[in-house]
Amino acid sequence: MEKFADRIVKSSKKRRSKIILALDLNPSTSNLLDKGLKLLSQVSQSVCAVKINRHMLLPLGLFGGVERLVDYAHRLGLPAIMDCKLNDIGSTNRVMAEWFFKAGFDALTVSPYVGWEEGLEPVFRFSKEQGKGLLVLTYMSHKGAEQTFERALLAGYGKPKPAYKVFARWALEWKADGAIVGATRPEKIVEVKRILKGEVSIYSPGVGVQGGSLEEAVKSGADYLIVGRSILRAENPGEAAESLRERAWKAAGRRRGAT
Ligand code: BMP
Repeated sequence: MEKFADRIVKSSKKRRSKIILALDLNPSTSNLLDKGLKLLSQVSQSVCAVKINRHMLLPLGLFGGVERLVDYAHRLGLPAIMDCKLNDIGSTNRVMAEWFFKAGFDALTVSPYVGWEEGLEPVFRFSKEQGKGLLVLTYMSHKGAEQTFERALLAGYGKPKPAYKVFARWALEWKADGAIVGATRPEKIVEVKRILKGEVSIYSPGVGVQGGSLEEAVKSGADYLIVGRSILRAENPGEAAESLRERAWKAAGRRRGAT
């Protein structure tokens, strides 16, 4: 089976889009599933993938509604990412991964804080066997992320290094499909990009409502932008997604021109 990283590149090229929809509808919304399906159809020409979070998983359940969203995304030609940020012991992580893959997800997010052996190693092994992708949280987008992602870690690379640099190296060594770095910190995107040597893509949440600039994030090296509320809260989500698509595609063109 084709690798997730290759599938999302294809989807991105086909639609000329670097935008991933974060389908974070308010869980108390009535007719949540129908609204989720409608949103997918409204933005499907402007995004290259969809990311689903607990916002949908908790109220709808995995096989009660989320599986239908994933199936619909696939029918629209969009890969689906489960943002579960796996962070438990390996055997528990593996069970979660198995169930998310059963529901059709193409990729999952994982937290590197649990480490490799008996942590993420079983999930990486299993995901590779299944042709699925894993995205490693490398530097989160919120303010408090500094309290942990900047902390020095002793990780067998000589002197202690800030956690995000260690996580970027792990993303590369573990052959992850992506590293997640907040668009709110474009300078960190630049640093992580250097460590990843072009072998792992950067996924950036935090554009818009969280204060990150789309143009800055792309210029700094973000390959995909994960966007929720700027699309979901717009009067016309389809138009909002299309405008972000156009801006990001242009910014990526300028970056390619500059290198
Ligand atoms: P919004 O565009 O509404 O801020 O949504 C961003 C999405 O990305 C949310 O689903 C959030 O859980 C996720 N996210 C984030 O914002 N920052 C991170 O560092 C990692 C995330 O997964």
